[in-house]
Amino acid sequence: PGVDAVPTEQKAGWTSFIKSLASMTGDLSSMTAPPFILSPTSLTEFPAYWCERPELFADIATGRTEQERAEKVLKWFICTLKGQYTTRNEKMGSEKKPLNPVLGEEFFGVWPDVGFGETTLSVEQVSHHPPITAYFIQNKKAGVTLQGHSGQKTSFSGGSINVKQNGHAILTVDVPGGKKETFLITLPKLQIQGLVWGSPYIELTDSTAIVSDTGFVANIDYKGKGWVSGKAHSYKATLSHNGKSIRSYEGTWTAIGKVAKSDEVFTDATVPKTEVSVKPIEEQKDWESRKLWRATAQGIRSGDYDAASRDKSRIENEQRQRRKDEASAGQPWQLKLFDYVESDPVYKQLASHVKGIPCEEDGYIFRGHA
Ligand code: HCR
Repeated sequence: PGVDAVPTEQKAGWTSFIKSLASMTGDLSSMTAPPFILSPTSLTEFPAYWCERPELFADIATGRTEQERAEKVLKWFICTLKGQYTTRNEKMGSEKKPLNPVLGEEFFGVWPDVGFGETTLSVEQVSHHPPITAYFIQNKKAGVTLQGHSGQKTSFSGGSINVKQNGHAILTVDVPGGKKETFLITLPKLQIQGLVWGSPYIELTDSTAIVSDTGFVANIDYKGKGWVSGKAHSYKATLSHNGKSIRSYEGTWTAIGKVAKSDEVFTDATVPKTEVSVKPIEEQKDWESRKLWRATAQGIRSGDYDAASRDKSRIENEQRQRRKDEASAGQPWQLKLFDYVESDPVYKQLASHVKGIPCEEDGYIFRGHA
C-alpha cells in the first residue's frame, strides 16, 4: 500500500476523475483533472528526453563497425528511458498530467558543444486531436540525427491507464565512405500505476525493437515488479544479426544493465543528465511553448489554479476560433517544420525486417526552418 498523496480538499475530485477514466475513449489529454496532478510543462517539451545524454548520442558515430554502432544505439536508447518515464516523479513527486499542446506549438532547444559537437532540438505539435508531437534532433558535427513523432492512445483497465504510443523514431548516423546507416526505433507501451493513491508512476510493458539497415536488430523486453519476484523497471535486450542472436543485456533502465551472464556494465542510467537549454522567454516567438503557456504554468506553479484555468481556457478558445476561421476560409492549418507523409518509405523498408511491427505507418519528415 502506498501513502495517499491526494490533498484532502481534492479527494472527491480525484475519485470522480478516476471513475471517469473508465468511460474514457482513446484520448485523455483533454480530460479535466484535479489541480494537484497538473504539470506546468507542455508535451512539446518531452522530445528533449531523447537527448539528455548528448554524449551517448554523439558517441554512436564513433562505433568502428556496424555491430559497435548498433550496440551504441541500443545503449543510448536504454539510457534515455529513465528521463522519458521517471522525470516527473523525480522532480514533482509523481507522474503528472502535462499541458495539452495546441496545433502549431513549437519548442526549440540546444545542448551546447562541450567537445563532441552541438546538438539541436526542434519540435512541432503537428496534430491537436489526437495529440501528435513531431521532433528533429541533430548533432551535425558527429553526424547523428533523430527524427520521429509520438501520439498516444489510452485505455483504462484494472485500475491502471494503459498507453499505446503511436509513432516511431528514425536515427541516422554518418559512417566512413560518405554513407549513412539508418535505425528504426519503436516506442514502448506504458502502464500508469499507483492511481488509487494519487501518486501515479510509469511502468513499461511488452517489447520494442531497434532495426538497422545493416541487418542488426535489438529486441527489448520490459518487465515490472510483478506479483512474486523481479525488480521494477527491468529490461532484457537481445542483439541479433540477420536472425542470429549475438549478445544479450539485462538490468534496470533506471540504474544498471549488464551484458548477460557477466559483470560488464552496459547501461548506467544513474550518470547525471544534461537538460536542454532554452532561450529566455522574452526572446521566444509567441508560439513557443514556454511563452505560450507562461501564465498557465505560473498559475499551476504558484497554486493559483483559477488563474491557470482562465489562461488555459483563453488559449483553447483562441484555438477553437482559429479552426472555425480556417474552415470558413477553406484554408486548413499548414505545418511549419514538418511534412506529413502517408507512408514513410524508410519506415516501411526497415519495418519489413521484423515480424510484429506494422508494415506501414505514416510519418512526419523534417523540412527545416523557414
Ligand atoms: C501518457 C502521458 C502523455 C504522454 C507521455 C509520453 C508517452 C510522450 C512522449 C515521450 O517521449 C514519453 C512520454 C512520457 C510520459 O510518461 C507520457 C505521459 C504520462 C502521463 C501522460 C497522460 C496523458 C496523463 C495521465 C494523467 C494521469 C497522471 C492522471
